[in-house]
Amino acid sequence: MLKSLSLCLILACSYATGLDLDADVNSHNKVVACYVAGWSAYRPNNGAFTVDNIDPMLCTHIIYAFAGLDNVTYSIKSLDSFLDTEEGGGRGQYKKVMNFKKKQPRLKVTIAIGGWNEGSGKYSDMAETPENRRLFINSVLAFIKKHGFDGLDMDWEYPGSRVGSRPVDRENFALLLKEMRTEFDKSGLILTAAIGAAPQTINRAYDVPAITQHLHYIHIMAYDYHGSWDFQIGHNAPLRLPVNSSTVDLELRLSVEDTITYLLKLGASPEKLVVGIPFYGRTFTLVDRNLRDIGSASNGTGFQGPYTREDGFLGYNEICKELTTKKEGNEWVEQWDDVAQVPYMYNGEKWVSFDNQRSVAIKARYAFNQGLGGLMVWAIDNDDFMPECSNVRYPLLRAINAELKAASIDSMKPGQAPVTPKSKDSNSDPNSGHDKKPGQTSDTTSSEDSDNDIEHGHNKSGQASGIKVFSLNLLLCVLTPVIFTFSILH
Ligand SMILES: *[C@@H]1O[C@H](CO)[C@@H](O)[C@H](O)[C@H]1NC(C)=O
Ligand SMILES: *[C@@H]1O[C@H](CO)[C@@H](O)[C@H](O)[C@H]1NC(C)=O
Ligand SMILES: *[C@@H]1O[C@H](CO)[C@@H](O)[C@H](O)[C@H]1NC(C)=O
Ligand SMILES: CC(=O)N[C@H]1CO[C@H](CO)[C@@H](O)[C@@H]1O
Repeated sequence: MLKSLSLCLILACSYATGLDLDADVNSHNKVVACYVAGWSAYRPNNGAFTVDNIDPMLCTHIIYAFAGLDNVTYSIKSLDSFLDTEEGGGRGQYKKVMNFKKKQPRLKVTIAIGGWNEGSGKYSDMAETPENRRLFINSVLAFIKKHGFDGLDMDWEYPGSRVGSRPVDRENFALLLKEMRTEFDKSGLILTAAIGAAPQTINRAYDVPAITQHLHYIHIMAYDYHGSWDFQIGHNAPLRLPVNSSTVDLELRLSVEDTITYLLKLGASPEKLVVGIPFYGRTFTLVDRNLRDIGSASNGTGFQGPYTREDGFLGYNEICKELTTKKEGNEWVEQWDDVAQVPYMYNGEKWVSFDNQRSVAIKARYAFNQGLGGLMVWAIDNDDFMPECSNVRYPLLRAINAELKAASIDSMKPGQAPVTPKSKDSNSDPNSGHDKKPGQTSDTTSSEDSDNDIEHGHNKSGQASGIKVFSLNLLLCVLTPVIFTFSILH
């Protein structure tokens, strides 16, 4: 009796947050690709994330980031063999991640090569000649075999952009992927890539029909649309721009929906598109604390968090801690942007655009409704994995799985048309978030040569479905003790 009562309370409490705790990757058939930033193991205190913290039931794919490229041999290499391998008494994170496949047999584990700090130049050199590409591909095959990975995620940021890149990178990148896929198919390996989201980056970097053909999935880095580098405030990952946005040029529009629309227009297959969701926010310092409309001036430097310690960046676990820590001088105001469909918060001169359970659920529902492959997250080490300020571990990753489950159930209801991939330029949501410079891809940022903790770049309906499940559970909660008492008495 007590037991069922307390179970009731737990259920009632958890559903009160709109979160279906039973939802996992077996509740839907979409991709949930989880990046793990290996170096997050070095963050201080509760920010330290080791691969032991992974919950393999919440991810279809785990992508370990990042391996690097040797600029002389053009071979893939571990950037931290102590952390990654067991050599010399190392921490063996590769092997530990691979062990999760025993717990969740459908789990795929791949290695990502590249990232922002690796730069672009040596990748351009590698892709330039058939000989160099061959050296690289052979090294990748050997590396994957040695460590037991299921495939590779190419995170060259970006072909055709940044120091040392070449205009011909676009063509060479497609060739590289083609040659790699031919080899990968011989042993059933997975080939994916993380791609930039700004249309101008896309134009320089990707032959979209070609890369669509060669890749199993395209992981769209649908974030970093705006950051402190803009010198004005804007959202990290707005779902959409205002209907009356003055930016009509498709190539200048910076929002998740606009990126997807653009890629589909260029010939991407919807089922191969995997939408990236940032488990982090972008921070700004307002020039005038009273001027906080999107587009208001910021001074070019965003503040740091205690775990990630990088200017302009805060993990969700750092954000939720700020929001739940009530103390003098820490009076955050959290608001919701109805157009961009993301939250933001401010405190004096500090301003932060981020994603929370509500916005990630909206993005998951959007991806489902568009018939896309699924969602990708950067990165699970920025979720509240402890948890420190949520009532459950991985609130964001759970919100994604819960929404995909709810969307799958909704799509199977009688009278519901089955979800089919949308044709090239259709867009179900008419009101398309905020105009600005495209996510910067030049080398003018100071983060280029910093060795700090730089990262990847590198719906309401959720609540509604949560409430439905909640009332059902409440009913069960009330009934269970009654039945239980009844059975004891008889
Ligand atoms: C390779 O990278 C190292 C370190 O950045 C640099 O000193 C060296 O000149 C590079 N070599 C080539 C062949 O590019
Ligand atoms: C766009 O519409 C919003 C309301 O939806 C309004 O507040 C804003 O002033 C409009 N902006 C322009 C440039 O017309
Ligand atoms: C922006 O303001 C913050 C807080 O006052 C300060 O630490 C930072 O140096 C400023 N950045 C610039 C570029 O002035
Ligand atoms: C595509 C894109 O906008 N990438 C961003 C990644 O993050 C760096 C630094 O934090 C930005 O400079 C890039 O613009």
